[in-house]
Amino acid sequence: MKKALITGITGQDGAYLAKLLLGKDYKVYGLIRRIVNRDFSNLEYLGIDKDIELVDGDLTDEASLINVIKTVKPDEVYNLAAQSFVGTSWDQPLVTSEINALGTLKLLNAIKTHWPTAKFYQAATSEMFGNSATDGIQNENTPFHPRSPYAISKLFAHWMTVNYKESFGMFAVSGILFNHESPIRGKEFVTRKITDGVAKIKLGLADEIKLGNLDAKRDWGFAGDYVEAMWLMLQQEEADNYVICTGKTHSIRELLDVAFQHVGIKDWDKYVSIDPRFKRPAELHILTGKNDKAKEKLNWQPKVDFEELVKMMVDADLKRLKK
Ligand code: NAP
Ligand code: G4F
Repeated sequence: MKKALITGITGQDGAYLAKLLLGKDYKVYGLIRRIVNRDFSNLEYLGIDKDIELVDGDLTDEASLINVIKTVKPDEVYNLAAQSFVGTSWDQPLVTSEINALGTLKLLNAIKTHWPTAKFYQAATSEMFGNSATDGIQNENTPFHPRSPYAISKLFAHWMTVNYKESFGMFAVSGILFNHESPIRGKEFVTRKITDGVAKIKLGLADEIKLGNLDAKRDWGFAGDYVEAMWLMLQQEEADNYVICTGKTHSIRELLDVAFQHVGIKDWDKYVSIDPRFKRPAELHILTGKNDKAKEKLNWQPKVDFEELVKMMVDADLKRLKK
């Protein structure tokens, strides 16, 4: 039985990846840090909360990571833990860097020193590209120009992953994933904020959604599809980096169109207001990925499209709120 260690097990991707790996007969270990109000709702939502072996550790604490690596002796390590909210990274740049940048380095070092045969996956991000692509389309060769402390921290972790592969021969890959969402996406991210808000408006529980920049465009996919690409990257002969995306981009206005129309509301203007608090000091205007390499080498492609994704999320929020 293969053993996988997932950091970020309580997050969106950690839960979907754990479900995928359990279905492939892995023994799944999830790294859990000490926080006051522990929340296993994502694992519960997917019905796998009893199936994970929890191990104590924090990405900022190297001793705990060494201990976990020595105890678990994993075949595969998926480093999904992060301060993952871009907006917060301007308010808390040091915490963001401690976790995302130095935390990744500590984990790489623990593996290199104590269990170097483990294959390593790093959760990199399309945020690393910034606005650098003049045609707005990004692939593995697009230059990086990070536009937030979050993106900078992730770029450090990305290059460290590449460096540990090149310097020490570790099987270390960096998956450059574009935005991916699901019914268990955190409510601070714009997709879930909108689907939750639309469901509340439909049920008479709210009358407004406050948003920032409605003109931003993202290449949104379904998290359940994207975790499969993570696993595939670690099953290849050679460690390599891949862009994972749908190749289609949509604005926040289009997201609002689909979500409101799904509950029978055509004119959403009166329910949406602009609040400058949700605008960012530096914006990333448009992300559209090109997934040719993943299609060709991993035989991967997304299954859920944008409209299906938004409707799935609205339906899940309606169901949850009705309960
Ligand atoms: P998420 O829902 O925000 O989950 C983050 C996870 O990290 C949580 O389980 C959290 O645990 C854990 N964590 C945070 N700080 C930690 C620390 N110091 N030590 C141990 N665990 C810690 O994120 P996600 O959407 O699943 O994303 C997964 C990864 O992919 C992240 O690294 C993110 O930056 C990256 N990524 C995401 C996307 C996307 O669109 N979703 C795209 C590209 C890259 P607690 O429960 O303790 O808070
Ligand atoms: O949903 P968002 O907060 O996601 P963002 O910033 O693109 O980051 C997500 O995807 C990255 C991959 O590209 C990940 F690395 C990262 O961890 C995270 O998962 O914002 C999307 C867009 C932005 O342009 C933002 O300015 O929506 C815009 N927006 C407009 N109003 C808003 C709001 N975003 C949020 N969160 N809240 C608003 O009210």
